[in-house]
Amino acid sequence: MAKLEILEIPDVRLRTIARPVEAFDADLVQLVADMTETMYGAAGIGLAATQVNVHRRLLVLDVSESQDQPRVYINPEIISAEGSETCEEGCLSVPGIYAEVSRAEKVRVSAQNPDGSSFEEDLDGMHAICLQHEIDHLDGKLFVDYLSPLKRRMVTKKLEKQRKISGQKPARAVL
Ligand code: GNR
Ligand code: NI
Repeated sequence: MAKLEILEIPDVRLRTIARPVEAFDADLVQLVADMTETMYGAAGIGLAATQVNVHRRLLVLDVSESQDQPRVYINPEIISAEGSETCEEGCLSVPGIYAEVSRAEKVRVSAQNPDGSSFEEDLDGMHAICLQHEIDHLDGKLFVDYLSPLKRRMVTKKLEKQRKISGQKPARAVL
């Protein structure tokens, strides 16, 4: 297993649209293991392949309290969505920034397992929110894209400031 480097904004590679996973092989199993280790190592509840500079459609997440229920979604697609819910989001690729984002409250997702078998699932709560956040990464989108122009400027300013004092852990900013 290996921990992978997580890309951070404004890295343009985060804007890549990921292509479908086609090879359900040992390399894929290894990538899933490495992404899961990277997610837990960074104390995240989800991680999309895009964030580790792999531009294929897969993500891992674990929204359990005990952080011992990793889930894998390969070639995920939201096939239906209903309701709307607002949650304060953060992102490992946008360190130190937190803001309210509205997303569908319930989603039905189709996806594949690492062995290539297909499944469908109904998700709600944090599980639904995190899945939508991760699928956005696969489409080159970040949660800050949903913010007002004013709040986006605040994000840019804070990130510039952070970069000047690089090496320092970002202070928490809730926008
Ligand atoms: O760790 C994470 N927490 C989080 C909180 C609210 C909404 C979404 C997330 S996902 C994020 C990890 C991450 O950046 N995944 O892409
Ligand atoms: Ni993220």
